[in-house]
Amino acid sequence: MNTSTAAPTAPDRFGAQVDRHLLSTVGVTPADASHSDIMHAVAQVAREALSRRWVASDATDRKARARRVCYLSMEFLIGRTLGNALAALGMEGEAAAAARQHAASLEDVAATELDAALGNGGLGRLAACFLDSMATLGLPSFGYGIRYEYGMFAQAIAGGRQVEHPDPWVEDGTPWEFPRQAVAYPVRFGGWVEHPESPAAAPVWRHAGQVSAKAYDMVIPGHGTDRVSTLRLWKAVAPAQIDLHAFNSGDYQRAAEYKNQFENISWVLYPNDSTPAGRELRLRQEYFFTSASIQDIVARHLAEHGRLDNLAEQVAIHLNDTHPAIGVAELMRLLVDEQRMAWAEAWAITQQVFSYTNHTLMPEALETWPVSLIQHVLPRHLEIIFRINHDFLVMAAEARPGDDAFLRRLSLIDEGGERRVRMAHLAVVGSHKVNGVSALHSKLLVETIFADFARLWPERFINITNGVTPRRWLAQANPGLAGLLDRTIGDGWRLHLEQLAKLAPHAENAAFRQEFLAVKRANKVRLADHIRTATRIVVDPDSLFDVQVKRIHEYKRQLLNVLQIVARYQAMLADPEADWVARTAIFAGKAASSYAMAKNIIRLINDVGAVVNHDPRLRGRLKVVFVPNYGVSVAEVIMPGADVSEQISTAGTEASGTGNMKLAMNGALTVGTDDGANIEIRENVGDDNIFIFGLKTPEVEATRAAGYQPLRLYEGNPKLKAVLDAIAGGAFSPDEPARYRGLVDSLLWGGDHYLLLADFDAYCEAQARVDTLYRDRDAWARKAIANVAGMGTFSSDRTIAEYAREVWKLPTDR
Ligand code: GPQ
Repeated sequence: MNTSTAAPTAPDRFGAQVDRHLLSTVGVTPADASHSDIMHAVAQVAREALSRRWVASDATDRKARARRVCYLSMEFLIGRTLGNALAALGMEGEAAAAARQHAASLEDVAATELDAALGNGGLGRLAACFLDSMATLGLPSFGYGIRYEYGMFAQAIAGGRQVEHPDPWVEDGTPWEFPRQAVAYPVRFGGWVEHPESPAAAPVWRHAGQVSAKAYDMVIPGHGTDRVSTLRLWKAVAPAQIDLHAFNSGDYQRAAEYKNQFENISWVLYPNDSTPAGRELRLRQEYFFTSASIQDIVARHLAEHGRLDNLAEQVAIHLNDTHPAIGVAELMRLLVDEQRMAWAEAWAITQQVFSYTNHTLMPEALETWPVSLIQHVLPRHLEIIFRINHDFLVMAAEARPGDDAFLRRLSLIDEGGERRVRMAHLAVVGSHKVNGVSALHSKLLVETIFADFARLWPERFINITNGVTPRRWLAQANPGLAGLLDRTIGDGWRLHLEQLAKLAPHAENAAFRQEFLAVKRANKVRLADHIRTATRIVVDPDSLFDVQVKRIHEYKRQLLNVLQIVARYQAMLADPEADWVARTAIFAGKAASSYAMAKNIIRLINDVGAVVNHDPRLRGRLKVVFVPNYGVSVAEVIMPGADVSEQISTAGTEASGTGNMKLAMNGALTVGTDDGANIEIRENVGDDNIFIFGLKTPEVEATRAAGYQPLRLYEGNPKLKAVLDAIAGGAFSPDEPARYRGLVDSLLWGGDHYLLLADFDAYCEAQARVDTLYRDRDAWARKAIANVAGMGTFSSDRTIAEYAREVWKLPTDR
């Protein structure tokens, strides 16, 4: 595909460059180079080409005075870079040849790269897919985030339990970053605010401490274009003069402590997924990267335009969830206090500049900060937030005179109990567009948490359904299927995923179905190899690979999957001679380190596996495996090898999901609830090619409202009762029979908030339909092909084109 690439490097020249870097950059004799050495040397060759593209893109945008989008995100879950960079640069062939000259495969070489895991889950991975699409669509764009020294923890499983290990991914350096020595901004914290007598003078923030934000850039290459995007990550560094005094007086320890107190801001990623981390350090992280990014944006704008009144014409700033929402107050502070702009003008600009994506409806996941904490950390911002709130509530009161409850619900300040700042409200009030991430989620947003805002500003709220980049999740992860697609429908799908629709008629071709199944079989063998290496469990590639991979969370209902597996186990034992479809249940995902219930679910999965996998009566027809350390690179092995994709969240809880898209795109059939993007996947692949089951969102609400009684279901359903009794009675924890009593009690007596028992029968019934279909491999292949063919709309290129058009007002190359 890469027709646009600059002068191709001759293979021998590429090999020579690799050897030169082995010697000069890595420091080894080319003949002695390890796989990792070769990876570093090849990366250096790619880096040079990326740098050339970066310089050219930057010059073009400056010259054109291009309008830019800046995507602010706490998380970017990038994974490995080499394969993607080589594909974008059109250098895969040459790199493979160079690797071969060193008796290595490019695959083995690439596998030595550490994942950049600067994110937790879907939200962070979405940001990484967006960067890929912004570059590919040629958008003048920046991603802004934090250069965490420690990314997402590495997960090991010991004795069935999750063990967390630190992830010092950048300890030995990464070939992909460009430290920008000259780009640094001061970020201040604490202290108090002085208000000069003269109203003409600006308030003065007498801060208590200051840290320097230093820029490290990563170049994000576009595909099928020479354009690139920039991911600018900030590292916190204590200003040099700060510790000088202590060092000079010989007090090294105090100097080091002082330094740490500031530099710890960019040390670790918070390993929480959709729960607000109520820690001061988290607030400091949020402000740190947001302030540095907005200072950078303002400085660039001033350098190019020399004035700020046209800022909104030149820049769009996007808030990836509320983590950077403090940016609304920060831009106001920069414009009003530092640039001396009038409040009203600054506010008009701010609202035009910002836009905001919400990624969850769950009330416990919405960020709020105690007023007292913001007062302590960001005193001037608190004043600004109060003034924004005041003006806003005056406006709202005019819209609905006399309705105090309305104003209380809208206020940026939650006054019930300890006063808290509602960051989502700040983001909504400060933005001109607010979107959810799937049709259902966006509809629920304006019906629930943002209903009052939607009454005031209906045109502000829109939907933009998520997508994933087909370059990583199809071309790179699944070369077998990619090759088959290229031969069958041409290679245009990489940049125009809607072309997958051309695959549909080929489902009628028996020879094509055989080829398709052969690709899947090979991917399952690769996955089985990974499972054996990672868990020492041997699984049969001819069994149905049933995959649930995502963060471990009660609402995602991995536990419902376990209940279904135990029911199957019991049914198999009751009738061992029946013709059971052989199945391998594959789980992967991390639990937040503080989330005891999620960790217990991981343990239960492993405990069930330990019993089931060794029960001779099953004769290998049921296996349960937990693949450790789920992340981008592990996902790249799992997605292509899946037959079934489990997307079984309680309806109304999963904002969108993106793993659902990756799996269906790779030919897995979805077993899912009527939730998030599952609904749109169904609309695109067709009702006959997906297994939707269970309560729908209004039924979930009705069930709860009617006084849901899980105990009744347990008592009235012998199959369900047998499952829960076995787990609670220690059938899977014989060494500690009471281990899962509490877990089962949380369902029976604790209310079963996510309605596992209510959906149990429907889920088992859907799984029975899956078995029936899987017996007919040819019929299965038709449906799997229909899934691939129907996934064209779920490219992040489509998503980003919608943002560009409807939110950022940017022209795209499309
Ligand atoms: N999501 Cl609020 C996260 O991964 N982390 C978060 O903190 C929040 C949301 C996910 C969400 O659960 C998925 O349904 C979405 O597909 C994903 O964000 C991207 O929008």
